[in-house]
Amino acid sequence: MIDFPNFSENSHSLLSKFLTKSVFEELKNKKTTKNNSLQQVIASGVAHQDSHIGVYAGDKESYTIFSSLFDPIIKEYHGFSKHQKHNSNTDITQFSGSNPDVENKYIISTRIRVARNIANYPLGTIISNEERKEVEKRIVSALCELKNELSGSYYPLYNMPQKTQAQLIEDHFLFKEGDRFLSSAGLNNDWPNGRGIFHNKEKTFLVWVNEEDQLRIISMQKGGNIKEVFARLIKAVKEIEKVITFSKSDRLGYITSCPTNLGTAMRASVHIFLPKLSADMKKLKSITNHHHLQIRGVNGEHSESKNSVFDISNQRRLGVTEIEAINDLYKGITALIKAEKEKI
Ligand code: ADP
Ligand code: DAR
Repeated sequence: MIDFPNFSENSHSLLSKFLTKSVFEELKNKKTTKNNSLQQVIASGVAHQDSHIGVYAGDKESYTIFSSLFDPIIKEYHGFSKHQKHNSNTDITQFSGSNPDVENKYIISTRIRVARNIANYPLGTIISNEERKEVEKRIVSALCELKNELSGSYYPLYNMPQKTQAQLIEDHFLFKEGDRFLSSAGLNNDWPNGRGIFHNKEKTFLVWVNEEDQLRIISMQKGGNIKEVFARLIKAVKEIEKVITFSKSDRLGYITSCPTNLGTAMRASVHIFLPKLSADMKKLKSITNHHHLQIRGVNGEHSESKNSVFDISNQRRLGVTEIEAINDLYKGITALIKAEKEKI
């Protein structure tokens, strides 16, 4: 039996804001067909009072069964109401931008990733060890069919030399281990079984297998050619989708473990060098806020910016199309570079 969580007064998570006593009473005994529970959904946010969100879905059905909790969180984070429907648009001819830094003075690298999960399987928080290995097998089989620029090899984490793993993480290619939020949600269960990375020779196309989501499909390269990076990603997603059916909802778009990634499940980011603006964070943040952009550190989530280099990416993933999200990024980065040039 689950008790109403005791949130500390300095917990500012969306979980603590929207899990009212009445919502708790309504949901505490509910289960999905795949046996996900409220206790599992809120485990991370209860264990870590410094969570921003605090919840993870265990399957697609969780977003329906526990909608009294998920819907207000989704509304608050994405501005997306329960009456709205997500639309997708990956038609690159509708992206008017290309490279906001043709002089190659500011943007160090561009990375665009989408999260995907395989239809009809549990998500990572409640999947069994056997099911996770089955998911890995199906994904790797699909990836090994890819041709030309997308062809590559799969490297299971299980027997990866520590030095290789550390170098891939340091070079921004591989996910970190031991995220406490993911661990408490159950997403690191049976680690490192079923986890690994696929990449082509140039490491411009990569796929993380069974981290926070079952697939993180990534396109990345040096410089700021957003259009080229996006084109490679969409080509890869379409090729994989010929073989694997992704979990998707008419209302919420692509289904992900964390509600912050629903919809496009896309994060399009640049690592950008802004030495003058880094001394005027008020100005920098006014521009990123205006263009619906998020600032992360250079080693990904929960890391710090270093040496005036920032990870800047689209904040909105749900209720916007993929084209709108990369336009947010393109226009925001153009504005940041303009402001950096104007700074005395
Ligand atoms: P995700 O993007 O999958 O949500 P993170 O924010 O943790 O995950 O980033 C994962 C890794 O990708 C980190 O090592 C991060 O430094 C790297 N990364 C993100 N954006 C870029 C970029 N534009 N160029 C190079 N590396 C990047
Ligand atoms: N740290 C968790 C997750 C927030 C969103 N990031 C993801 N899904 N990687 C939190 O609730 O703050």
